[in-house]
Amino acid sequence: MRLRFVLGDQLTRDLSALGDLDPSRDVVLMVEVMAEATYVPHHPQKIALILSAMRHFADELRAEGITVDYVRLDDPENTQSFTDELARAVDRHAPEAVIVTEPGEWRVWEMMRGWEAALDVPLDIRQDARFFCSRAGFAALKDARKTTRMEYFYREMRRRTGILMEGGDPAGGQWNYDHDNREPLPAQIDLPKRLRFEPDAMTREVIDLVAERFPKHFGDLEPFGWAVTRAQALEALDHFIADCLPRFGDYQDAMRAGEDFLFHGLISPYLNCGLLTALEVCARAEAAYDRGEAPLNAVEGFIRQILGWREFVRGIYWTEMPDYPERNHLNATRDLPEVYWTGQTGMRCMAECIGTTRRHAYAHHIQRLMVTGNYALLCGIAPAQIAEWYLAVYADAFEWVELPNVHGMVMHADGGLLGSKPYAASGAYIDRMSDYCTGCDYDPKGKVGEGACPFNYLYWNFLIENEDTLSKNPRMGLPYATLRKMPQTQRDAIRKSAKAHLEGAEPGPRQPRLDADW
Ligand code: FAD
Ligand code: DLZ
Ligand code: SF4
Repeated sequence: MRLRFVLGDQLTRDLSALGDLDPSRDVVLMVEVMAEATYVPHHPQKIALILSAMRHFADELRAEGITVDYVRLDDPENTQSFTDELARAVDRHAPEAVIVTEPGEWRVWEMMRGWEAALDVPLDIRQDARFFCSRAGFAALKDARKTTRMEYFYREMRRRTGILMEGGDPAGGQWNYDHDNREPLPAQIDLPKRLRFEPDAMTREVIDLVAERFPKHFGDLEPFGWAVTRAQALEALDHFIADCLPRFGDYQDAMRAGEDFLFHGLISPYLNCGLLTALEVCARAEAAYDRGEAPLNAVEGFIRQILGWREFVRGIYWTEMPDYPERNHLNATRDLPEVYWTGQTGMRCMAECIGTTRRHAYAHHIQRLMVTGNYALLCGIAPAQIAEWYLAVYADAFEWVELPNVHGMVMHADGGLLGSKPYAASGAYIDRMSDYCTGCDYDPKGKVGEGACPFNYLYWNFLIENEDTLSKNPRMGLPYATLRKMPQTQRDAIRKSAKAHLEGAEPGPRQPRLDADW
């Protein structure tokens, strides 16, 4: 017999490790292990989502007549690690070979490469075919200098896949409709009611287990409304395409207090754990455009995130590992402030974004980029510490996608592989794109001093602190020209306000304090 080991983010029926499966002689192995739930302190909803989706997936395989050897987290014999559980399974089944699909994270890739020698059994590691661009394919594009910018890579992927193409040309005559996608949200607008899924008995059992085992992890476990089966994830996708996609483009960068989802997809956890595939998501979005049900700026903007950004960051991850996590181009060394775990701050934008993160294990892209990310960049937080936070708190967080977004897009720690300049912004950007500043303890127009918006003086302080490195960047020419004209008294006032804020923002523990009541 052959043992087919399926990981918790590989819950796809046509996974390469399940190809040519013979139910009469093969066994599928799935294991719930503490090591995977605690290598960072994952949000409880993320753990519940993965474990419940794993259990449902195992049942679906069994319903097809496939034998599944499933080790539960609370099994007294459980050794709680991938390698040791595979070793026990090899003892149980004495397989002629173990078949796996390459994992999403370097950490597990290193483990996996040791299995053949350690377990003395032939190991077949198969490519993960769920992506448009393979790891080797991206490396080849990199050699051909087609990955220097996401936009070039994205156009190449459009040509290769034929998605949103009319013959050899992009649909509508343009590759990118981003300039149409920057509208703030109008005061009066009907927001779609989002689909949530009531936990069934299997999910309830998992929720109880997670509540018991991970009581101190940051984040609310309930209410839990994520899809845990492929059928539910498809329902969530259809709901997004019908009710949200048409206005996704216009308001992609908008933020509103008390509204956690706006027109976003809420599908990244499903894509990343395998309940949905990137190809079917893009195909359904394109079909909505073909039927005239969603405009091109929305559909192109959405598909660019998946066919472009998602594939690009994966390629960067695998071509830059293993030393990618160590990069720190701007030499940022401050500790992560405790506000990231408590959300307790008079800065309304930060309180809102950390609040939605705690409630849902979710925040939409612009909240992650321009609020929590921008603040980390401007404060000069050590990239490894903020990366660990992002990996812990989101249901969609797996290192292959999280790390390039944090190190590359947000912290500029890789020196510009994802963006030619840091996405640093003052409070004016947040004020334009949200209603957070109304009701904030700080004044978005204030430049320095106690009541002024911290983003304003932190922005200029960031430019001053990184003048040697960033002033040479041609795309930073404008702000540095302004800085050079700034009177010394104003520079001094900026430095003083920033120092007071940074010293007041008490550095917190890297992991949630275990005595805290979140
Ligand atoms: P939508 O706004 O509806 O977008 C549709 C899809 O596009 C998403 O589901 C996602 O699959 C893809 N996508 C969009 N932007 C990106 C991007 N920059 N990189 C990769 N895929 C993208 N995404 C993750 O999946 N996992 C992460 O751990 C993660 N960490 C992030 C950390 C930071 C600091 C930032 C700035 C972004 C991060 N993202 C991450 C990207 C993005 O924020 C999320 O994919 C998105 O918010 C998920 O919500 P959604 O499904 O509603 O997305
Ligand atoms: C995230 C996660 C969690 C919380 N638990 C498990 C688990 O118990 N068993 C499992 O197979 N996978 C889990 N995962 C997902 C893995 O961490 C993921 O497969 C690796 O990070 C490789 O990408
Ligand atoms: Fe955030 Fe500044 Fe606006 Fe307050 S004033 S919500 S801190 S941007």
